[in-house]
Amino acid sequence: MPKRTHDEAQPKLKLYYFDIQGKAEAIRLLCKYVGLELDDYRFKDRSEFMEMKQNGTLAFGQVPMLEIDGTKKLPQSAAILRYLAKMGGIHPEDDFVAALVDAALDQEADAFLGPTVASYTTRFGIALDEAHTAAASKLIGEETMPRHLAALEALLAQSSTGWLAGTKEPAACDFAWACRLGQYLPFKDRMFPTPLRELQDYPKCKAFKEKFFELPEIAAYYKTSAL
Ligand SMILES: N[C@@H](CCC(=O)N[C@@H](CS)C(=O)NCC(=O)O)C(=O)O
Repeated sequence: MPKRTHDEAQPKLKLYYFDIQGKAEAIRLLCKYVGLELDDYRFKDRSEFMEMKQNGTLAFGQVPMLEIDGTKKLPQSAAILRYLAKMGGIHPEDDFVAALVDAALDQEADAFLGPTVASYTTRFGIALDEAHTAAASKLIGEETMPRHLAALEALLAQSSTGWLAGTKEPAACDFAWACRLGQYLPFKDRMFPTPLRELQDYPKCKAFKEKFFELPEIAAYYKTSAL
């Protein structure tokens, strides 16, 4: 059920991203969930993105970028999620709970920093040869990610609602984490062995992911959009 009523005015929202799920999917799903209309613009090709990157339209040279009313531009997916969660009425009013949402969002960024750097090396100013990539993948798959998932499992064990910050409804951090656990794993064949990908040792994480993708608004979205 939309969290907003349709006669409520909302700014014009246009999201710029590639034609993949990636870092935009959580934003698309949050808009669906709260009932915000979103122009989900997907670059036709990389040159379109490069042009925006080079002409200064993208503050940090990256997407997702949310354009508001054709004028204001907001980069960084976590900032976009929080902004839209507030607009959509699902961001906690309690400052401490809101900070818990921030903490879980930051933790998602931390958890995937290693895999992201090891996958997109040159963007981060490093170079890894095959031996280093193999060593990093092994360490990430066998130690780093299991540690992060165990922490997520513990967080969920404390939640009385099944959402990461204990909110009644999914919050911004739940959208970010669920999309990560759902699909967006950098270099996944190397760094995320099947048991990890299937969350075999993390039943609460698995239940969290299932609960999220079974939300009626989310399930309905995937009836019309390819997974
Ligand atoms: N921390 C940023 C990361 C954004 C990011 O990594 N964007 C990638 C696509 S997923 C990008 O724009 N890559 C193209 C490039 O850097 O040239 C966020 O969460 O929005």
